[in-house]
Amino acid sequence: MTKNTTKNPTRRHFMQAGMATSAALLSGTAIAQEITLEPSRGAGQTVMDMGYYGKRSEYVKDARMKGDRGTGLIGGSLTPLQHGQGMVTPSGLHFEVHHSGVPVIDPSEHKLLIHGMVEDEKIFTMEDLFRFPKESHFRFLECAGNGMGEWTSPRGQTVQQTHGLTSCSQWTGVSLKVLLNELGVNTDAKWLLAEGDDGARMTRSIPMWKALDDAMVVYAQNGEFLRAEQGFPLRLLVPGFEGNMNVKWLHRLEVSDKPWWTHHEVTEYADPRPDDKIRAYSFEMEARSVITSPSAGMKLNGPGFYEISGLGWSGSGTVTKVEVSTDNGNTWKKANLEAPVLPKCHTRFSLPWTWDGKETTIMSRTTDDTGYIQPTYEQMYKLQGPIGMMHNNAIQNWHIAQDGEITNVRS
Ligand SMILES: Nc1nc2c(c(=O)[nH]1)N[C@H]1C(S)=C(S)[C@@H](COP(=O)(O)O)O[C@H]1N2
Ligand SMILES: [Mo]
Repeated sequence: MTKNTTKNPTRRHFMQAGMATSAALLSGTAIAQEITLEPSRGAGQTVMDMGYYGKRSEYVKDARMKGDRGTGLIGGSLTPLQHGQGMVTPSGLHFEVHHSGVPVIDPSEHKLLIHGMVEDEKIFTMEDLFRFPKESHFRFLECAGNGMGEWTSPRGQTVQQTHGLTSCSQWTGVSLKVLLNELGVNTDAKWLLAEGDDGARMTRSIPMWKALDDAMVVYAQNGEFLRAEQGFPLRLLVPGFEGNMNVKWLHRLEVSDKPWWTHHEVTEYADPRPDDKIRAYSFEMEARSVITSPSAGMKLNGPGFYEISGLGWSGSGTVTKVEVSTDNGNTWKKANLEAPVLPKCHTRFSLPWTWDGKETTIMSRTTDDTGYIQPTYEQMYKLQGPIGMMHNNAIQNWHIAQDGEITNVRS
């Protein structure tokens, strides 16, 4: 949170988020007197002066940052999770990954073709799609490469760099099942190709069971039309599946009985395994969590009370438990889960904690309703090998030094 610079410095204590303890506060009566004596600020700006679309306060500076080889995907930008509140990511801070830039698409000219193994091939305009019954769901979206730079050693200096390729929005659109039923899908159809209308022509094979389960074509995010970089005017949403499959600028769906083995499926988004095989079609982003505050790059302001706060999520279902350790993994406490706790959605957790001022390491691990428990790096290496890139969901450790400095460590 940006430092508050009101004209009365004593009021700052009320405004500061998070870390300050209340020791330095004046008595309520003294403050009440000061506030009453202050002259009014006079008239502020109106929305007519400020522009009709809302702006943030000039004191709020949180922003996405560029990912790089060390910290995240190239051509991507990372969400500042360290400043996040609740479970929703503001649209302007949603992480973004593109393989060929963000196209400018006029929605009045955009069309969605659905063809292949269907009774009726169809082309839908955006107007056509708006006429279908709408659905809205809170869902996280995570790039399979979230934390790829962390695989062999801790490198990110903040949680934005280690985990910033996950975000959570309320998405609105049409259930894919409804659209496919409208066309009549051949009973032998097992796969669906989704293609984006960007320079990269991103194409991914989606299993038909998922298309008929909770997949959607979405045109809105957090109550307004999609942001250009999130796929305006239309994107595919395959909840819980790796980010790459959520094809943006969606303009074509082809129904088939086989997967396509497209470029992205066999190169970037396939995972080398310890047995020298390659795992392709690794869909679900498995359960993961991270403490967002306090986290690397922050500094604790002396011993005392802190609320540990973070996010848990699972592409396979709902978070049932997040445990936090404040003593290097020796003992674990159950964190509070903030309502609503929804499937395939970020879940905010918290734990009250009093720091004794001694050096320690804090971490979180989550469990989902399939019984899956977030692994340690050692456990993950056994399953996925020591030099993977995608699907890093290991437990994240933050080291707290005696001076309160927090850094990214492995153990
Ligand atoms: N058409 C198209 N869709 C795409 C991409 C792309 O480059 N082109 N990038 C994918 C990747 S790798 C990810 S992680 C998600 C990211 O979605 P977001 O940018 O809305 O966060 O979009 C996916 N959909
Ligand atoms: Mo991605």
